[in-house]
Amino acid sequence: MAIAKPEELLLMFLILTTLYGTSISTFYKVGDSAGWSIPGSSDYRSWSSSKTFVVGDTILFQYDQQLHNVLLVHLHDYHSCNVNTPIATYTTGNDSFFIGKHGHYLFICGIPGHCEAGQKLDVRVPNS
Ligand SMILES: *[C@@H]1O[C@H](CO)[C@@H](O)[C@H](O)[C@H]1NC(C)=O
Ligand SMILES: [Cu+2]
Repeated sequence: MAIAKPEELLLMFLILTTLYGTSISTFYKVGDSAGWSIPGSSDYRSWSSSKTFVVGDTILFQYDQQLHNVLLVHLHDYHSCNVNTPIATYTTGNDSFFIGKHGHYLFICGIPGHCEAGQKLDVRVPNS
């Protein structure tokens, strides 16, 4: 087989990095068209369990900022719906969260009663 020319190697490199980049990073809108709200017929458990999240993905929370917000919380606060000790708080109504490393990311809405009504999201990102 002939030795590839430098420009052919460059082209191969560009194709491979493009394919690699698009296959590993996905942009997810939480809740799809319903966005981030008190869940109706479908809950966020089924939404997240239908996805395979990987490092490099981004998840976007879209909601009416008069009605909701997003808290990144610890596991015990996720389970008890405690809104008082979040790790981070997002309030713009269009909040993107970049998954920079593997882990277990837990989100709840901080408005009283919403987490209890099911506005909570569990995103597991395995060590790849
Ligand atoms: C919401 O955020 C996404 C991702 O950052 C951006 O592409 C989109 O334009 C934003 N939408 C609005 C309405 O600001
Ligand atoms: Cu809410």
